[in-house]
Amino acid sequence: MLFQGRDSRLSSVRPDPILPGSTWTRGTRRPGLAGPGLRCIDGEVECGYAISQAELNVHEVSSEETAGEDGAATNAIDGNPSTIWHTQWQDGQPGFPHHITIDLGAGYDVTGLEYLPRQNGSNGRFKEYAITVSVDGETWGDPVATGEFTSALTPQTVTWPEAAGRYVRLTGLSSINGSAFGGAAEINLGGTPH
Ligand SMILES: [Ca+2]
Repeated sequence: MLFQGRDSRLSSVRPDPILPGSTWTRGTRRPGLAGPGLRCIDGEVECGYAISQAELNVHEVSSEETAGEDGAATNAIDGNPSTIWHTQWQDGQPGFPHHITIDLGAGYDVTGLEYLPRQNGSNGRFKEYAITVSVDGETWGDPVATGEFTSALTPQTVTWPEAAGRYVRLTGLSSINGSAFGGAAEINLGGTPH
């Protein structure tokens, strides 16, 4: 009974966002960890413990389609690979770059991002990307990682040395199919809480 409140909170957390083929694997829960005990192994690099998507919020997005389809940015962090964030296309089609900024809810040493592209339909899959980390969501330095996602439909993991911050921005610079659209089915983040 002493921990009733805590147990109730934990029971309300959504299931772990482990996807088929994901490089995120179950690890050991650490004291003070906000989310489920997950960690990402990329070769010899441990990119930190996955931050529960239940802790994440969309801080800001460059555009999202909410009229022509449910392409809301929040779909990128809902744990459901079938729902997507899609940049605006019905009443305007802003071009690249596109970005989504995620608020982790607290300070982390952020070390990895996992990108799952949309699973059906070719519009909205990022190719070239840049990832930046910010303490306050307003000031952004040089990217912690840049590169290209492939056309694979499995989760794709990017890792980098620790970067302290609370906000992570994924910027897409081009698309796999050459269209003006970007988005994501799922975004997961790895790091160690301060
Ligand atoms: Ca989703």
